[in-house]
Amino acid sequence: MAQAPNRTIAVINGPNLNLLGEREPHIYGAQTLAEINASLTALADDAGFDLICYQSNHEGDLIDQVQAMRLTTGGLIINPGGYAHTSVALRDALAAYTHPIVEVHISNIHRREAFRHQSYLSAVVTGVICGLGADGYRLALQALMERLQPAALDSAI
Ligand code: CA2
Repeated sequence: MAQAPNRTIAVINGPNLNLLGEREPHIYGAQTLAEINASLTALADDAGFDLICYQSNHEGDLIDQVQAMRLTTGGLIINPGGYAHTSVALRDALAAYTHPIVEVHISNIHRREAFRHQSYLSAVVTGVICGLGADGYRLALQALMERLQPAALDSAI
């Protein structure tokens, strides 16, 4: 019998995502980060999960947060912003996280400039969602909540 899963999930957003809804709505949509976080929190709450929402513009702070989440959460959603394309250190922190992780990008990074086509993080996460706008966060949350149901843990996925 598997141990009861930790029903706390963290949503971590990286640099500049605090500007969502303020600029470039044609790329990133019109919703603010506060609005996205509020709707994710309501969805998690309805399903009996706790959500921790965190945003930082600083690489070291994101790494500290991922490390702190190792013992307190059962899953992570991360939109690393531009650090997806540059940060070996953030990748190393995520590789040390032992629960499921979903990497989210609001835009389709593969349809954009070549330097955005590679994410250093994708190889160490469970799944990647990109190009579906803010819906990507909701889909990531639903996927993690399914994986953190006790029945899912019994069937090695
Ligand atoms: O599509 C995504 O979610 C990105 O992670 C967003 C990053 C970008 O560097 C990645 O390549 C793809 C940029 C976040 C900037 O967010 C802004 C939001 C509103 C206004 C200006 C920037």
